[in-house]
Amino acid sequence: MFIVFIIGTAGSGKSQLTAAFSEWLMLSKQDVAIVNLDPGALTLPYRPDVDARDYISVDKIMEEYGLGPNGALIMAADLLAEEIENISKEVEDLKSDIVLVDTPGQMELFAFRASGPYIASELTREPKAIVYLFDAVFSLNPLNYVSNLFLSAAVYNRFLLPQVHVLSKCDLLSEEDVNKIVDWSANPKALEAAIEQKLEGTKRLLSRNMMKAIYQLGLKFLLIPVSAKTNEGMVNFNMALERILAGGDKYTY
Ligand SMILES: Nc1nc2c(ncn2[C@@H]2O[C@H](COP(=O)(O)OP(=O)(O)O)[C@@H](O)[C@H]2O)c(=O)[nH]1
Ligand SMILES: [Mg+2]
Repeated sequence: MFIVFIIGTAGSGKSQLTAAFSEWLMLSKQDVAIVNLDPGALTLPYRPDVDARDYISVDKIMEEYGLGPNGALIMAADLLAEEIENISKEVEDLKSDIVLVDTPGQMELFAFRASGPYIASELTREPKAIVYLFDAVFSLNPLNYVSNLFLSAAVYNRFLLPQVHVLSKCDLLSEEDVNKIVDWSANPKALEAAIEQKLEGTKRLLSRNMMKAIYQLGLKFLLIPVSAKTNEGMVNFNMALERILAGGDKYTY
């Protein structure tokens, strides 16, 4: 069994990618299961096999503790950690080859509280990876791209799990723009040139130095363009995951 956490900023396409990739895996005869870790999700584009909402009700928390929606979501994220043994058991019982874990809409609820990394480490003893989503439309601006680079480095620093980087919703950009961003991710010189060209003043200076700091750490963020709408890039995305998790083999033996 392999566990894959899908992480990214709010609206970056986590839930849609979970749905599209699970369908894609099913079509290629892989035994896949889905875990929804977002207690606040109203509707989901897939049917989860294990669901945080079976354990935690955000509405009840709001009522019981007199909290607004934000406070209740934070509390829900922490209460979920107390259920990890039961959730883990449910996941193990599925006996699937690959388990996709959709994480809370607001990334900080999972990545930047103590409960997230705890849940990630306690959710079974199986090998794990993280898929970090760069929203394509947002990332087209070099300033936004560098900010996202920093966020993904912060996520890596918190979980210390192998990480695959996806340029999500790539169907919304022209092929030329997609190639441009992928080039930034592969080639620091191309990113530096874009920063020089598109940004000025403090934004240029800070972005350049932030980018250099990331590359000095030796972290690599090669982006794989993927669309959950057209399924473009699914093959490459799947290959990257197989390489990390199964050493290039299929998840199923
Ligand atoms: N065109 C396009 N839209 C997408 C894609 N993935 C997600 N979206 C849209 O982006 C919005 C946010 O997606 P969602 O999966 O809910 O984001 P999440 O908050 O990260 O789970 C929704 O309106 C989706 O329909 C994609 O690959 N292509
Ligand atoms: Mg979602």
